[in-house]
Amino acid sequence: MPDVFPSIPRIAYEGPGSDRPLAFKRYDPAKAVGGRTMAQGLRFSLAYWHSLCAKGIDPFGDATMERPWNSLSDPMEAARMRMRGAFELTEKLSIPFFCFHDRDIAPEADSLRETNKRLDEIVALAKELMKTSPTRVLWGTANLFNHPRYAHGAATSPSPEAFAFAAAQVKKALEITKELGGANYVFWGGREGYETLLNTDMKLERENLARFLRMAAEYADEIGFSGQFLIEPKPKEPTKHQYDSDAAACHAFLLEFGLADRFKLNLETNHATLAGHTMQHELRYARDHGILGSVDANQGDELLGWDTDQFPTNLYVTTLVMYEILKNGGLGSGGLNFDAKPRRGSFRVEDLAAAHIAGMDSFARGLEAAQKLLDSGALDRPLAQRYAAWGSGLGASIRSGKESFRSLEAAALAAPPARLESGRQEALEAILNEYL
Ligand code: XLS
Ligand code: NI
Ligand code: NI
Repeated sequence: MPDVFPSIPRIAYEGPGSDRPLAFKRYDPAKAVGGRTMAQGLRFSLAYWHSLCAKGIDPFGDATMERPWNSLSDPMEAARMRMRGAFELTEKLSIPFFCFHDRDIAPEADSLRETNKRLDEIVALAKELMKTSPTRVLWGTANLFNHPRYAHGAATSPSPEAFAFAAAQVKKALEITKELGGANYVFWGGREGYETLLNTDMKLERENLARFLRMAAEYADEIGFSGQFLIEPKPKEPTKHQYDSDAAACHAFLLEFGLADRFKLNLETNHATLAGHTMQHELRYARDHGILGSVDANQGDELLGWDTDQFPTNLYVTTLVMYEILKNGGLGSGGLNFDAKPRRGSFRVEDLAAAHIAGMDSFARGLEAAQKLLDSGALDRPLAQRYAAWGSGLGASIRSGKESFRSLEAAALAAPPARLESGRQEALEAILNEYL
């Protein structure tokens, strides 16, 4: 079988001095960082929908992406070529995983039965390719947002038939994710939200979303799929208000409906930006609550209010992301999924490889910087010092539950607060910069 992407060579590590665009400058899979190899510490994944399916369309312009299947008129022939292309790309780039939606790998047919048959055919091809390839599935998911039947949502649709169709889709997606050995399963709330409360029963919709997730967990148990369930927060787009708006909202939702022991979060940098948070905030919240599961590694544009899904090249961000992940002891079964696409103007096949290389090199630098930061204690020490007063005396007494408003009033009357220490923000930012 000839290569799908003959112009992309196997990408080698050439080191920081290399000026060849299709080579790693920082990502050296075998290099040890903090007792683990970079490959173990980073667990990269390719996003099927962006890398194999995105056409470069925007609201003002047509497709630009030059892809070898553009000339094929049979959609299943194109689907087979894309799957072979996914394995080839991941192998050439040393990316160990890919993530997919059901509809990315096989196009929807006229009936659900026929669509599922198409899926079976492509899944069989993927399994065949896995026999000789190291590439594995990080997570699967179902596309519950593209088809017009989901115009008002899927699990939160006013239509029970749409809810049922979505259930059937997730049932099949769970089966094929299991079939492909997927390590996780993601729920991103595609159109689970609203445009206006004038036509929305928010209480019913949220309850239905919880029902849907509970049924998914029950079915996973039934078929013996033990992958980690993940919810991916996003505050808006496509709906004005998405129910899973950020890490804290998702956590509250999981607690409210008794789902917290079954789900963790898949956090995406661009979604954090849209939510008005830093990615570090989202990661910290999840790690503090033991629900950090996986990461969609991309970046947005601070000047644009939408999900531009750019490849992650901001070293400041990759460093802080890796710092939180290291503090979390890694991501377990999760990984760093490049939920990112080359810009519309980066339409060559080589750009696809260059974009992944840029992301991988940026995360390699982030990992190294974060590990050094951690080893040095440069941030840990001042942090511990800032809160040291909570370890003894009045602080320890409050924390142990021994104090009341009465006793604290007495303490306040007896002694005025000690002089406050400085927060030292600029000094800390300068320390961080020394590690980049
Ligand atoms: C869209 C989401 C989506 C999920 C998977 O904004 O990021 O790509 O990751 O459905
Ligand atoms: Ni995503
Ligand atoms: Ni996104």
